[in-house]
This record gives sequence, structure tokens and C-alpha cells, in this order.
Amino acid sequence: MKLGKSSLLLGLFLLMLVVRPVLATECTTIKDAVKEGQPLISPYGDMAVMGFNEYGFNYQAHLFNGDFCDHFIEYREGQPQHEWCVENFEGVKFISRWSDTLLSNVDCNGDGYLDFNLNLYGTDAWVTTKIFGDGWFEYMKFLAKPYPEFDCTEIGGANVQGRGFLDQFCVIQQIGDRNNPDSKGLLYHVIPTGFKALSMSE
Ligand SMILES: [Ca+2]
Repeated sequence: MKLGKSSLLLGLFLLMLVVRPVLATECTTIKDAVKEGQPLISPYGDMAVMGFNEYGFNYQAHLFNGDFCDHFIEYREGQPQHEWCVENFEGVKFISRWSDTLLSNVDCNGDGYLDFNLNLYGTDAWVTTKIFGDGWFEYMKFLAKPYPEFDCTEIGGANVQGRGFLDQFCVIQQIGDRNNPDSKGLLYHVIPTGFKALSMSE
């Protein structure tokens, strides 16, 4: 019996040795990756450096603060649409924040990229954008729809169309309108404000 017990304990101990590395699977942080000389890569192909990168992304802080044309990869210098962007948006600034559900600041699946998720229906994903030029601005708060057919106007918000992955979101708040520089007031404001807005539809 005594031997059996020891064997059991030994077995458990060995099992722990085997299981531990699996349990210890950790997410790589931006800081650790930089320290190791192999920075994580963003979905845009940028290196996730500490603080702000050359374009204005601070992936650690889930924040972009920079020139409008630098935010979108297709509008950056050297890209075919860069000139168009400069002609239309020179001097225009852009600030955006996003949730970890959309674009994380860690790599947990070990592929070397910041984890990101483009299937956002029913998640708690959110994005805010502020675009501003000389004397005008537009602020928007986006929240992921619960499901694709959801009509955001039912809760007093607005649907999004033709804006890529943002089409999965409702605009639940908008202040100002880039297409109408005189507009500085509130256009949409779903109550309750913020991320409980969609629960009102259930
Ligand atoms: Ca990853």
C-alpha cells in the first residue's frame, strides 16, 4: 500500500511536470518582445514598439494619435492613395482608441502578431474616433452589433456601411460631422450612453 501511495505521488509529481508548461503558456507582451529583439507586429505590418511608433500608433495603450493619412496603411507615404489623402486631408489629425477585443496589446497565440479579431458580432468590441481639422471635428463611438441583421437605428444609433470591419458596429454616439464643418453638435447619442447601450434592445 505504501509503495502504491508513493507511486501515486510520483505519478502526480510527473504529471505536474508535464502539465505545468502547458498551464504556464503566457502571452507575449510588447515590452518582452522588444527586450528579446523581436518586436510583435501589428495587423498593419508595423512593429509594436514601446510608446508611439513613427506613424502615431501606441499599441500598448490601444491608441492612435497622429496625422489622418498615417493612420490608414493605404494612405501612407509611398502608397498609391497617399497623394489623394494629402490633397484632401493634409493637416487633418486623427485620434482613435479601441478595445482589447478588437486589437490586443499582447500575442497569446504565439504567431508573432498582436492578437486581433475581425469577427466582432456579439462581442464587447468598441472603437472611438476623433478627426479634426481647422475649425471642425467629428467624434464617433462605435460598439459591435449583437448580430449582423441588427438595425442600429432601433436604439437611436446609426448603421455603418462601406467602412470595412467597422460595418460590424453601430455608431452609438456622434458629435460633429466631417461632411458639414459647421456642425459641432450631437447627432446621435444612444441612452444609456456607453457600452450598455445595446442591452436596451434585448
Ligand atoms: Ca498573435
